[in-house]
Amino acid sequence: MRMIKPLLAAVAAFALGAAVGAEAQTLKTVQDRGKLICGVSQGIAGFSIKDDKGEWSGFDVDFCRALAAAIFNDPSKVEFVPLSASERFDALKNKQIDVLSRNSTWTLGRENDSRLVFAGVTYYDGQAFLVPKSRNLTSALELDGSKVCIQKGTTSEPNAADFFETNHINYEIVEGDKVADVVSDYLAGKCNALSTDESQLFALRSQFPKPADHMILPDVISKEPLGPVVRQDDMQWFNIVKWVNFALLDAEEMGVGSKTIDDAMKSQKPSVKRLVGTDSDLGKPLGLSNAWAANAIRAVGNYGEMFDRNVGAHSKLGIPRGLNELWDNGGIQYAPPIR
Ligand SMILES: N[C@@H](CCC(=O)N[C@@H](CS)C(=O)NCC(=O)O)C(=O)O
Repeated sequence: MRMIKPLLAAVAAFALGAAVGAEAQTLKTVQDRGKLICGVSQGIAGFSIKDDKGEWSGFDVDFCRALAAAIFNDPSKVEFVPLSASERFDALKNKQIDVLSRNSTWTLGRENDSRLVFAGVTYYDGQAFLVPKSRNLTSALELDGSKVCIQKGTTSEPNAADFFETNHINYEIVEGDKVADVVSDYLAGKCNALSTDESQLFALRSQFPKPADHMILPDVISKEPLGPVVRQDDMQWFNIVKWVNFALLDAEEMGVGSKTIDDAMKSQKPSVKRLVGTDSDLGKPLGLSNAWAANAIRAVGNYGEMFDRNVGAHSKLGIPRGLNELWDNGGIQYAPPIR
């Protein structure tokens, strides 16, 4: 009996702890504050970058705007906090931000170590190498003896080490704290290759003085599923972030977008009615209005529009949809149904 009491006390304490954790009210905090605080990069064109007027744009930025629209029916109710690779996860753990939407790769180690959880994959990516064309290389297997510029605190560094060691290639890493350091080191010739996720190579190169002098080698050496991250202690918030991503994907699949959203509100199609909330109560349990998805779609368009405008065919970056095509169009983007 004497053993049972402390055991019961421990179980009760654990249950209480779990309950307190489960009650973490990120949505309420965001609503009371009147704006969402979203962690983004310090400047990756097409993904998250601030212009001269202080206006943020990009794919990761638009995801935050979609979230703000789902919560407030106003995509402008969001503040962006630029974070380096090394700062980003602490900023989320310390509650400096509500969500991280910054080209971050979903890995087991990050969920194990950080009390953080990835809410999905907004962009399937992989790591590659950017080199001066003057090196006349055709494959990453020819990088022997290279100095490779990489940003600290990224998956890019251990991935590169794995690749070079597995292939018995001599290399030296030139580490930069910030993305600006990595770029300036590369352009100054302190290294003769730059490695990160392929999408970011497209983005960085687009801002070089002479982009055409640099090429991305065809080898993709890793899987980099990029997506938004939240804290593990708030299932409601996790579900909101996760389902906003799914709603944008489902909208594309159903042909609902920023230009057709008003027609969609009048649609008699059961799946469209559920998505836009004209015949469903699916928003309320999330703590949102039933028009949550319609508001997000009206603000940023569906997934395809968000992709094209920022990084795809109709953007400066011109990245092919590739793996990020919907599953019914040859890609692997597949969202569970809204029902
Ligand atoms: N997806 C990788 C790499 C992400 C990353 O931080 N890449 C650099 C590319 S140089 C970047 O975006 N830096 C932007 C910044 O620090 O603001 C990860 O999650 O570790």
